[in-house]
Amino acid sequence: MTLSDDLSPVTVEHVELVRVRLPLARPFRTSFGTQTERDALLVHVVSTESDGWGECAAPTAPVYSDEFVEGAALVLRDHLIPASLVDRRVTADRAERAIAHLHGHRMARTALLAAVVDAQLVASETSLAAHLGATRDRVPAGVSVGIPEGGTLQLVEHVAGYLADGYVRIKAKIEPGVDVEPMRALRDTFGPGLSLQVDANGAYDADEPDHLAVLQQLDQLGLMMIEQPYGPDRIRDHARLAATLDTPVCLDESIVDTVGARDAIEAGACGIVNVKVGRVGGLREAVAIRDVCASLGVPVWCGGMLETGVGRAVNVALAALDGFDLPGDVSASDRYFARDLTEPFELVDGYVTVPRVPGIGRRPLDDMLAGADRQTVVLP
Ligand code: OSB
Ligand code: MG
Repeated sequence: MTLSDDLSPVTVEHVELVRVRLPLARPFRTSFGTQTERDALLVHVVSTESDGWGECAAPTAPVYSDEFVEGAALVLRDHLIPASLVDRRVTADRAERAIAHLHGHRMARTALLAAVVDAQLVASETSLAAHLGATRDRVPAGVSVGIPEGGTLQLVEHVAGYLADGYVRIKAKIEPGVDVEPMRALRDTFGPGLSLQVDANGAYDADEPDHLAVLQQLDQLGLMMIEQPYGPDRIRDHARLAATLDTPVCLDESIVDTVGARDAIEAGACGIVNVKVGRVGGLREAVAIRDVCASLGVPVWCGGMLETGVGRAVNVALAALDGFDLPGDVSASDRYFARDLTEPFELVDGYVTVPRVPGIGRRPLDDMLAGADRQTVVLP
């Protein structure tokens, strides 16, 4: 992978934290709760050469992992941004090394590093896709479908709508009690040709025999994978489960770095990995996880966190890399928002086009930031 050290550094003048809320096109219910808006925290890096944007994947509350918007804003303002800008001439890699002694907060880290690399790429007139060595001009689009309040009939309707839009694979959210029956209904309605996978966000209990029985029933439905059935720390439980299933287990929340990816794969805990740039602390780590997975023969795909166009631009470039051989949760803007923060991503024949303009490829539209909360960070 090309490193950002190979791009010219930029000289940072100031950094802004921008918080903007966008209503979701439809409520998104998962096993951890219902989201009705995207509460997006953006990092805006202004340099003498250019400016750049990055999005923090964290949701409002610590429901997906321990990260949440206010926490991310605080650690960015008081720790990550000041520590990375002691020297105002930065590259994303230099910034990453300058904050390597700080623990955790990967989503916050990713937002900062994305903004820096965006500024560098704009100054160098290079697209993120070209910088990463992306081989694809478009990526197949999957869609993640929340648990509808209206039950199975409404789920079938939602899935029919997404298939009519052209999405090439469906990921349905499940939780205990909303699993075998609705998934069987999807299989019965759309037939064996439907590319269907499920995501439990850790809602099943490995010590609960009824839960194991449910997962074994799901194993009969020809699913592409079962994503994160157990909690993030339950690597050995996932390995025991994977040994009893034909359906591959995919890990999301459990995988936050390359070493964890290797350990989980070697333990037999997963046959597939969902890579999210936000969850793992940046593009360098995301690409490194891809490399570890490839070396161990494990396919990866690009996940998402309902990001606006700013975060999704980064996801789409990642999904365009070799090794991302399964359709990702990279959907068009209108699946998320009536109006995106950026120029929209569109679905064309089931694909999303990879931006090839300088930078990450999308920036917030001025009028969409009209009501946003903006805070300038004090630099050292
Ligand atoms: O588990 O993949 C997940 C959204 C928010 C938090 C966690 C997850 C998701 C999704 C949606 O499934 C992915 C997307 O389309 O951005
Ligand atoms: Mg997931």
